[in-house]
Order: sequence, then C-alpha cells, then structure tokens
Amino acid sequence: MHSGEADVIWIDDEGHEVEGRCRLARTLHVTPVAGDWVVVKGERVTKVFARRNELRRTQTHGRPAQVLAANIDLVLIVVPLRSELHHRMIEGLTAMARSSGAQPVIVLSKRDEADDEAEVTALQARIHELVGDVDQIVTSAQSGAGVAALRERLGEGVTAVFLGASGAGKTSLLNVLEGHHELTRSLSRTGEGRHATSTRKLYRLSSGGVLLDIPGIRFSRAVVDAGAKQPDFSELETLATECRFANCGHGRDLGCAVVEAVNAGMVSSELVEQWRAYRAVTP
Ligand SMILES: Nc1nc2c(ncn2[C@@H]2O[C@H](COP(=O)(O)OP(=O)(O)OP(=O)(O)O)[C@@H](O)[C@H]2O)c(=O)[nH]1
Ligand SMILES: [Mg+2]
Ligand SMILES: [Zn+2]
Repeated sequence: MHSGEADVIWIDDEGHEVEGRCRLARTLHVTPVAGDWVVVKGERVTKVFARRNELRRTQTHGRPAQVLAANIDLVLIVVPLRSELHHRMIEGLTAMARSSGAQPVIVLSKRDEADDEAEVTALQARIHELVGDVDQIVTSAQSGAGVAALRERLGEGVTAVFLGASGAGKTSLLNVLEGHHELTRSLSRTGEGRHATSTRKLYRLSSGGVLLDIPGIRFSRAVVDAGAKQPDFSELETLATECRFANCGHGRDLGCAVVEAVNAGMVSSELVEQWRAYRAVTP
C-alpha cells in the first residue's frame, strides 16, 4: 500500500487473476488497507466496501487507531520457541485479534531449535497462562513440522495475517507454505538485524486462503522484560503533538518533530524505539 495508490488483485474477463497498482479516486473517503474489497473503475479505486472487521492498533493521545488490515478471519501470532517470551506482545496481539472479532492462533515457530518435547510443552503451558484458550500450532520452517496443520487453517475463503516480532519467522513460514522465495531476514552477529519484510504483502495461497505478511515489530529488550516499568515517555508525547500529521509514524514522515529532536540530539533514538514498541502492543 502506497499513499494515493493501492495494489489490487482482481479477476479479468478471461477469469485470470491479475494484480496491479491503482490510483485512489479523489472522492474516496476511506483509505484502503490490506484486506479491503474495492471497486476499480478506469484503473482507479472508486469505492471501498464496508469492512467486516478491522484490526486496529490503538494510538495514544486520543488519536485515531491505525487500521492495520481489514476483513481478517485469522490472526496468526508467530512466537519463536527459543527466545525470551514477549509477554506484552503476545497478550497485546491476542487482545487486538479478539477485539476485532478475528480468531487468534499462536504459531510457535522454529520448533527445530527446541531441545525436546518437554521444552515445547512448557512453553505452551506458559502461553496458555498468558492468553487462555487460544489454539497453538507448533511449526518449523526448517523441518516443515506443523506446516500442514497451518495450511489446513488457511483454506478457501480464509483471510489471515501474520503478526509477530521481527525475525520471528513469518516470511520463512510463508515460504514453506507456498514454496516461495521471499526475502527472509538474516541475523547479524548481535542478533539485531533489520526488518526483512518492509511492506505489507498479500498472498493468494494454493490452499485457497489469503495471507498477509506484515513486517514485524522490533522489540528492545527493556520493553519486553516481564513486569518492567514503562519508561517515561511524556517528553516524546509532547513532541509528537507538534508533528505535522496526526497519524505520524515518527519514522520517515514529513515534518516529524520527534525525528527532528532525535537528529538534533535532544532525544535518544533508543527511547523512541521503546516508545514505538509500547504503542505497537497496547491494544
Ligand atoms: N532454525 C530455524 N530458523 C528459522 C526458522 N524460521 C525462520 N528462521 C530464521 O529466522 C530468521 C528470521 O526469519 P524471517 O522469516 O525473515 O522472520 P520475519 O518474521 O519474516 O521477520 P520480519 O520480516 O523482519 O518481520 C531468518 O534468519 C530465518 O532463517 C526455523 O523454523 N528454524
Ligand atoms: Mg518477514
Ligand atoms: Zn512524528
């Protein structure tokens, strides 16, 4: 999705599925998001159909919630087996799915990195404590474990979205589901790395479903420590009121007061990262 444009998939007169980028008609009052159904006339998106549901990320300061995706049936929350458990994120993403009316499913990834079945069972029990009765699927993109079970959930007419931290293995799972070769992240020595998936992408799966691959949320350690006290963000929140756009992402947006303050050395970029991570998981 780009500003003023949308990538649209449609069926042409011969019954073939085609994909193209369309400009948005000026008269549109809703900006389409991934998962929207639209009307295209003369290569312009002229209408966005009413949404069955919206996956929303709440923003602070009474700003409108950011709609991540629409018409979602299944929210696949990808949690790698061998990492510290991101409690807040798992709870936050599950709550986000539930409040939209979509069904959350926890997808434990990288099963091959666990020592034994006991480790897997223990993690599943901890997740159950956190979020209660949510289906859990144990998978490995490397060994292919659990991929068939995942595919089964992605049948005809199902629209699903992958959510989870950057590096959790979302794109890798998509690749084994479909035999694609989308770019996956390679870990740097520090384990930090970058987002491999930089934009939301929608894939039509051979199993009949549709899967959205959304880039992961980067989590800094301080944020995810269970019970860690939330840092003081008041200065940032004040700065943010001066950004040119109300829905500023404080990244590459024009006229961003937060980025200006970071560039001027007045605010640490680490604090901004933490703040973003907090906002991303606070439903
Ligand atoms: N051992 C093991 N490594 C995996 C598995 N799946 C993914 N990885 C590795 O984990 C890293 C991150 O995988 P990605 O699929 O790019 O993660 P992502 O969730 O798409 O990350 P973003 O696009 O940044 O949100 C890569 O180095 C993968 O090779 C797995 O099942 N087992
Ligand atoms: Mg990815
Ligand atoms: Zn900003």
